[in-house]
Amino acid sequence: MAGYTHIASGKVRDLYALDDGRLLFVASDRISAFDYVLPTTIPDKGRVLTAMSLWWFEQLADVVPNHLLSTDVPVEFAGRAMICERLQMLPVEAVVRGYLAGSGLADYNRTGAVCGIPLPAGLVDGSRLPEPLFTPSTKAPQGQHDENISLSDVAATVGADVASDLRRLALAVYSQAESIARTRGIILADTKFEFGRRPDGTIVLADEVLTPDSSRFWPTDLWAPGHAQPSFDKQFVRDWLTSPASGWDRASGETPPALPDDVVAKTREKYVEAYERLTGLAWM
Ligand code: Q0T
Repeated sequence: MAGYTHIASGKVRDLYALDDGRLLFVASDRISAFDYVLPTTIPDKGRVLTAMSLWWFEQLADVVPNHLLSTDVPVEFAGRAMICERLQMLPVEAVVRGYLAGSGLADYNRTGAVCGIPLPAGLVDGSRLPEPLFTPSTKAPQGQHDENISLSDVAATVGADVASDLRRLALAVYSQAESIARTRGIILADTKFEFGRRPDGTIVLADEVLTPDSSRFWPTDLWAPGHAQPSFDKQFVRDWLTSPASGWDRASGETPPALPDDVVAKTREKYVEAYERLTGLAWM
């Protein structure tokens, strides 16, 4: 492969342009918690999340086209990168929620609605919604928080037809993914997609999809609405960071300290477990 040029980085992913115009989308082993990128990496996280995303792209091929072109990547990125088609990205986060948590719950508690969609009274943290909702948000610059918006807000940005296609596609992808995850004992509580457009207008699924970084996975057998569900992947990290052992004060504004080896090992194991449970395949 010829050269590649770094063009963008998120908290945990990096994007490069290949000199033939295609993109190289790389998942790192970085992990974030409480809005910080931690000073410790999780071995294999980038490879596990990439393998999961590739597996989902296959499962979803009959629902929506995706940006994947090849996994034949430079050796330094082996197993944790995808060569992708360059799209015109749509400037919204296409979130779908089947259950109430996070910013959806915060909106509901304040207004009784999520993204302008009214909901029945009496829902609590972790409740299953009457039906899955398309709850788009803004794509905030790094360091800022995405803000929930209404479908009309999306329509004002990309046009009513694209907004309606985006909603239909995001709900269709969620529906297929949720039923697959359910058969594996995992609740796909919510997930965030990014879509882009080809020059001919076709809407294409981009980014990495349906990983623990973009979704809430809950083990079905532990689901108990009424309180925050434990995070499938990051609970050991959160628990340690907020314990006296870490010496870290979340309110201090300081970067969290390095994670102890046992927290790293247990967290790596959770990513591997998520992959194995979802796909039914053994990790490497
Ligand atoms: C993108 C054109 O920066 C981002 O992620 C950090 C690595 C998000 N992002 C994605 C694109 C994609 C994709 N995916 C694509 N297929 N075509 N742009 C740009 N930023």
